[in-house]
Amino acid sequence: MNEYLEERDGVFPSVCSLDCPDQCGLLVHKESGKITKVEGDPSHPVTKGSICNKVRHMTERIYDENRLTVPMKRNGPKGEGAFTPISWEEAITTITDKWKQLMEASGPESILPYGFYGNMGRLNAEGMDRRFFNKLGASFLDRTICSSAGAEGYTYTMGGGFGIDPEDTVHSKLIILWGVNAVSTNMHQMMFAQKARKNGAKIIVIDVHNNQTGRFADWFIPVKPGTDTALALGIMHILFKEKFSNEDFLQKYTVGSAQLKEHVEPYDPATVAAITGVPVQDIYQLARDYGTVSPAFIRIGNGIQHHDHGGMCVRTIACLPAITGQWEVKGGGAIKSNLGYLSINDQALQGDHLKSNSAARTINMNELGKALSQASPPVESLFIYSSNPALVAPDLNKVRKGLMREDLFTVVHDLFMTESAAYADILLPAASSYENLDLYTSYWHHYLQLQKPVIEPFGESKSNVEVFRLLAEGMGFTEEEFSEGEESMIRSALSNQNNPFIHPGMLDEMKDNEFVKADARLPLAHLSTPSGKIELYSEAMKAEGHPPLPTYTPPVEENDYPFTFIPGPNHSFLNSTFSNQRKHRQLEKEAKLFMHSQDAALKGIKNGDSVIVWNDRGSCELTASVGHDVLPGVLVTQGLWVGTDHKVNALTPDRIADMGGGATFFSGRVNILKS
Ligand SMILES: Nc1nc2c(c(=O)[nH]1)N[C@H]1C(S)=C(S)[C@@H](COP(=O)(O)OP(=O)(O)OC[C@H]3O[C@@H](n4cnc5c(=O)[nH]c(N)nc54)[C@H](O)[C@@H]3O)O[C@H]1N2
Ligand SMILES: Nc1nc2c(c(=O)[nH]1)N[C@H]1C(S)=C(S)[C@@H](COP(=O)(O)OP(=O)(O)OC[C@H]3O[C@@H](n4cnc5c(=O)[nH]c(N)nc54)[C@H](O)[C@@H]3O)O[C@H]1N2
Ligand code: SF4
Ligand SMILES: [Mo]
Repeated sequence: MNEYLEERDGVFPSVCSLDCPDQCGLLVHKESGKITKVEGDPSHPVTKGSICNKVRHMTERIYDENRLTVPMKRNGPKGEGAFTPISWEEAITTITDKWKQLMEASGPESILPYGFYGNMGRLNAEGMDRRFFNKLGASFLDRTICSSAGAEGYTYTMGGGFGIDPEDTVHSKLIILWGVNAVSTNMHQMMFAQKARKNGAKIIVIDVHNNQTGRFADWFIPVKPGTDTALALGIMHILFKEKFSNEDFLQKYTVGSAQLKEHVEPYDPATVAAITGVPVQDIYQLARDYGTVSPAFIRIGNGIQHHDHGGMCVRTIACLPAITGQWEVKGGGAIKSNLGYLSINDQALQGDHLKSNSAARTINMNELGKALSQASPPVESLFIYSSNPALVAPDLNKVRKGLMREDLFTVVHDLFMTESAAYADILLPAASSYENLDLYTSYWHHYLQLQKPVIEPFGESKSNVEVFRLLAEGMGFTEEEFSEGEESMIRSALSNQNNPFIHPGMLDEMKDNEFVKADARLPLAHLSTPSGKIELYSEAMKAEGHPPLPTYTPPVEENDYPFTFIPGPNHSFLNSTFSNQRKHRQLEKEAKLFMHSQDAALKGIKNGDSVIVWNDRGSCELTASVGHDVLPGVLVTQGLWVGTDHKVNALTPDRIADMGGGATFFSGRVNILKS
């Protein structure tokens, strides 16, 4: 029995737990003890009652007939998904016995946790799990698969995860959506953009794919993949040349403007046009729009930073609002991530003081395949939770080869029999976010929210917090941190001396009023770079081996294949989540390969043809969509689909980006063949 559970039927405020910037307020309807409907909460100050189609069908996912209900052990070859039910007691004993044995024989570093943000709740995503693995002394996992390159790049310029308040973007008169497919991935940013447009705002989209967001734009600017840094430098060149720069602002708030001005001299429009594929006239128009229209807002997406030089790209674009002084204008500036405003006490939540092996190695999650095949000493046990690496990780064939290792003891904790779960030795059923108490902190809007459990855990499923409590007990860990209750964990997380806008009393505030805004100040109040100013020139970057000024480096030529392959997320799935749901698959119809008609003609490919995309890492079959949605030399597909033919990550490189240990999903080169 869950001590926090609301036992009555009724309509309960709730929050979406998915890894999505919007973090919508929800209303969950419960009848006869079961959830019957999930809808948007109209009283949420930002998301205002509208939610995406994915979550409107959440009830079907919660009660899906394929949801895991009991712990199981494997009774067939790895990867095939044959399992026998066992008790929780047997599951926990099997895992802890094996781990005790491994710790004795090989040391705790032989155990690797692999978890990500399948559930964004802070306690379940980075609470009891971290405490447990810290105490165990396991290898550390560097969680770099999503946004770390851009986060580091942005931090070099601005000092931390501080952008403007998205609620202010209704006042913007120019909105640039740069490498962000916001119609699918940040729908409430589009609602603000829509409102701003009614007040006369112009919306520009800069992307390699004229997708749903490009079609929404007043002006779509196609750019060659991985060249946006050059485009931003070209804009700067014109801003300085044509005196659109705000010298007072530069003087007061930045370091390095004189060096930057000189540095962008070579990035004249003709040079930049040759690099980016954006015509000279368009570069002038874009720079003049940006230099003259105010407030001007840039939403910096994740797409540009899933490249080899993605960190530098975000660092460079983040300099633009400083040149024009837009950070001072309400509705001007940029958002990359706003996580800084809601920073909690990570040390307390994650139990940093419990670390028994601070010197343990750190494994970059983007290199899972390498780690499973080459790490020395070897990884002998893997605990996968809230993530599906056998589908979402780069260089997937290498990952799957590693997961096939007979001597690797793999535990998976998930709601479903995912591709990764099929490789488990022990498979544990996970409770959904609607079944436990957790704290939510958006990385886009500025509100904290609480999820109270609405229903009992499904079958015998358990939350991450509970599983790691049981594992701690099984390992004989006696520290009180392992028996701390959820409410108390939330209070510890909310006492952050470094963030005066957060305090433990917010837990009660959230119980009364579901949404609590933490900090309404703007980025200029948070400049925590070494100089305390916006760093157009960065000594820290120099010290860490990067060019100190924004600098364009051409994409890596990893092979001679003619196409850059960009496999991004799609509209109806959330990474690989929902890709096992019939309704969501029907909405997406099929995994398409967008290609330019010129390339299609050269390869003898017609619309609707089956195409094999291949390189030295692997291959994948997709359906051609021929036209002008992408530039020649670019291939785009959307969605991480379950199923053997759709392994887009078989093609993606596991190279590490220039910053933050980031992923380079969109920098792979491929060839194609009509199948
Ligand atoms: N519906 C839906 N929503 C989601 C997700 C999902 O899977 N589905 N995933 C969630 C997660 S975890 C994340 S991180 C975010 C990601 O959401 P976004 O921040 O939107 O990032 P992506 O969709 O990866 O890429 C955004 C755009 O970048 C473009 N792009 C790729 N390379 C380049 C380039 O070199 N230059 C330019 N200018 N554009 C480029 C792609 O074509 C794409 O349209 O969305 C979250 N929300
Ligand atoms: N080709 C390509 N690959 C990509 C990307 C891309 O754009 N292109 N995007 C990358 C990005 S940005 C990201 S963030 C990653 C995301 O990759 P993942 O983090 O693996 O995200 P999902 O595929 O959604 O898998 C999340 C899993 O967590 C499970 N889950 C949900 N809630 C809970 C819970 O409370 N407990 C437990 N134990 N499990 C739970 C879900 O059922 C699901 O199977 O993918 C990356 N991979
Ligand atoms: S996935 Fe995003 S848009 Fe959809 S309900 Fe959740 S937070 Fe809102
Ligand atoms: Mo992500």
